[in-house]
Amino acid sequence: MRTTVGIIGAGPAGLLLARLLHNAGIDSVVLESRDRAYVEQRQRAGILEQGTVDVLRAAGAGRRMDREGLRHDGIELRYARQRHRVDFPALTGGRSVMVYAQTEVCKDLIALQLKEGGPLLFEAEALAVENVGEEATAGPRVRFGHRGAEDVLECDYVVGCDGFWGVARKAIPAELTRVFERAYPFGWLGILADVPPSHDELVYARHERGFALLSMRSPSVSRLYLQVPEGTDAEAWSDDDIWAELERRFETADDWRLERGPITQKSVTSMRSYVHEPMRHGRLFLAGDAAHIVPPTGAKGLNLAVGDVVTFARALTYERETGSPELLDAYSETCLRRVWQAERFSHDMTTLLHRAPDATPFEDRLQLARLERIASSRAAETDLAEGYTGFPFG
Ligand code: RFL
Ligand code: PHB
Repeated sequence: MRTTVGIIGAGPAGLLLARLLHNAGIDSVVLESRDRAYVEQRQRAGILEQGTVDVLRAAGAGRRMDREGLRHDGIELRYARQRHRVDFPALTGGRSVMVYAQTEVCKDLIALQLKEGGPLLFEAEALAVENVGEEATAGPRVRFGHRGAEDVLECDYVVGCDGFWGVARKAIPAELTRVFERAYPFGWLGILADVPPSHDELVYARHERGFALLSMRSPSVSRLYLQVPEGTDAEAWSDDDIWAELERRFETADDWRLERGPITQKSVTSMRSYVHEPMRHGRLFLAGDAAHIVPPTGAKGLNLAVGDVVTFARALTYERETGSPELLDAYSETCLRRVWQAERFSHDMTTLLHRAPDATPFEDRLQLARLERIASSRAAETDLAEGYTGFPFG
């Protein structure tokens, strides 16, 4: 098999990249290790920044999103039983975000790809990426397993969109790599529940017992999260325990109530910050979670993945049109500027709202002071609103 761009992974990064390249007249092949049903059902992100929404629309993948997505003009911060709304358009000159699940973005992109794009192979696991460095004498290639046999995909470029646990990153020699990393001593227990969301916007709650988040998937399905100790087994939490804990952490001084409903899914995610530098080695480019991870508190992961692939597609198109590799050469640096802003924002949101197991009373008070500062200073609140609605693509 031979193609211009070999894409490893059919998460949001790989699928959107295939779409952008198709629209630019550049052929690609996508290899995905899991089956289609798995990729379409994997519960993850829920929030699309304005820039992501614009990119999906321009790529011709925004139709159902515009019909079914929920535009949100703000979030609520909850602490000390008080409620504070952050009004995005008022603080950012009109920006907002869209609640439209990652599962739906992936379903839309898969349908488009199968209908009019290049090959997208499911159950095709990349085993190794070869010949990508400047020293390589043969062209880049991806060895992969498919239907019980091993095959080879020859390409001009390889883009590793294979997530945090993928293989692409391993093709970059360790001596050329720097990794920046932080693990957090807690995780999120996430549930899906068949009950209308108890609030029409997302609620980020700071509580002495730990963080809680109210989000949604549709007007009839709620998505909720609880901070739990790292290593927690989701099955150790009964449904009643989950609802009781959510009620405690979301409690307010007014008459706000959390509606309960049947829980249809529960799982625990660990939290980490991670950046792999550089994001490029010769003809191999890393995009999305393959290159960087943020804790989910800032809702940035999927949006960063979108920024990376937009940057790559633009750079390759430029190279095709002008013959200049200038933008491809700047890929890593361009992406990393935005990545580090999102790392900073996600880390700030995480430490603003979570209870560290070893937090001292002094740190508790500082946390409350930071929240009060946001609630009382337009400058501080604007900083949060700008970060949440998104940093510009490079
Ligand atoms: P993905 O989605 O992990 O996709 C990688 C794909 O590569 C495949 N793969 C391979 N394929 C072939 N060969 C191999 N050797 C392969 N190895 C792996 C995998 O099967 C998979 O299909 O990475 P991508 O595309 O970079 O997308 C990143 C996003 O998925 C991620 O950043 C977000 O989900 C993070 N995230 C959130 N992001 C947001 O922007 N807003 C949010 O509100 C938000 N909430 C979240 C989140 C992530 C969460 N979890 C579970 C980590 C909430 C949670 C709970
Ligand atoms: C979600 O809806 O899954 C979600 C929303 C906001 C976040 C993280 C996850 O910050």
